[in-house]
Amino acid sequence: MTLTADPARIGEHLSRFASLSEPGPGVTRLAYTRLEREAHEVFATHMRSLGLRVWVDAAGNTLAERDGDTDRLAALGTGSHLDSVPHGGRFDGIAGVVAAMEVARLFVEQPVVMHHPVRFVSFAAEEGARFGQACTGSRLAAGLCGIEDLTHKQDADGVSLAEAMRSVGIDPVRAASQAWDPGQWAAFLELHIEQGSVLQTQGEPIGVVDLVSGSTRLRLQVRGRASHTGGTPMHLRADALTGAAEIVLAAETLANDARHRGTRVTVGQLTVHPGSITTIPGDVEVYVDVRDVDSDRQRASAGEVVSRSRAICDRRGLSLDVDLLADASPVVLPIWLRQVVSGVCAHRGTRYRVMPSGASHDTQMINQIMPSGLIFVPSRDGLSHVPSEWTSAAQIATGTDVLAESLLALDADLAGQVPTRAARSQDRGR
Ligand code: HGY
Ligand code: MN
Ligand code: MN
Repeated sequence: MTLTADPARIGEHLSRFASLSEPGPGVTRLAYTRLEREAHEVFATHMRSLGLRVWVDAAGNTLAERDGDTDRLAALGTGSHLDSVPHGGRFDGIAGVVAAMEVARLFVEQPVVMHHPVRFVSFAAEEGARFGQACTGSRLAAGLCGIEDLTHKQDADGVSLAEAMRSVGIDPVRAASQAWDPGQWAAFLELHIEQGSVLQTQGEPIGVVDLVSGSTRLRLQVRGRASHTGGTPMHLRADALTGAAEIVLAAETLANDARHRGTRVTVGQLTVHPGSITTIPGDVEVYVDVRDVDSDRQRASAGEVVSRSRAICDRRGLSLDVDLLADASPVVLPIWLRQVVSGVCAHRGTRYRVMPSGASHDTQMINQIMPSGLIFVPSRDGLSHVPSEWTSAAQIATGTDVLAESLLALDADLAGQVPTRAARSQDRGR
């Protein structure tokens, strides 16, 4: 059955979500805030309008279910997240939730017969921007996050994840103890923007992800001696910011050396104290983000950043404290599930590319409790986590068509039916 998503409707959903934001530029709708919950309510209202059963789990993930036509089968799932980074874009996560909303409409309004129930999901707190740890809602769903994570991780204002959850009516103790039951789930497919420029450069409308990068995030606390910028001669200083600056460049040098092809190391946030033009900085927090497709190299790189930072601080008479904020391993997604999606693309005559994901995603966590797949749609000029992030409604509609047909193919295959043509054709690989 060929189902066709409606770009105009997709555009309306995108605009609706984009309107739920702190003042600009861009979209700011952070994890476990009132705005994130309002966005989840928009999602829930749409699903209820289709007559689907809707509930919010203990972690604040919102789910809707379309019954299957065969009893006692586990559910197929699709969805993504509705929170954003500060001053981010309108599509990161949102594209996958809007695609799920459109698939739900197609599956309700068209004469679609499916053996499996389908669950449409909006995950909470996927972005690590506020608390350091990414994918908190999906980690909790997968049973990968304990109460100690929720009480210890804090935002820049010292608000813990647990306090933020309570502020929007979510009980962190319940959240940490009510993971999803893997037995209720058959497979999961997420649609997401690529957040890179490969699809645009190659002129391909669809990416089928084989591997999702891991990430290790550190906070380096560099301490020197704050003092007067006029009264303190250069040779008597312990300047925490010049030490931090050397650390930032050392991290970049590490990622650029030949052995680290595929490693990405970024310092996207520095907090300078006291932050006055006439006081030498005595205290600087350096936030380091290490990404890699190779888990061993990822951790080794994080360790190397720490040892190079320690050497810099020793030489400069500074002290260094290191906190591990979050860590996620790279994940290879199941080949058979990837081949269902690439088979659907081949069957529809839609060009696609098998490719890794540089960004992390809820799929990475959900794949721990059920076979999961990730479908990419292009990002204009590869930009993301910025106000100019852009993917057209037509591009999202193409991805939604592939998503809908992949769920139908999965339904048939997993219900033990004759494998569909979609599942037979082989993956062309990269
Ligand atoms: O940071 C990431 O990779 C994702 O956007 N949460
Ligand atoms: Mn995302
Ligand atoms: Mn993101």
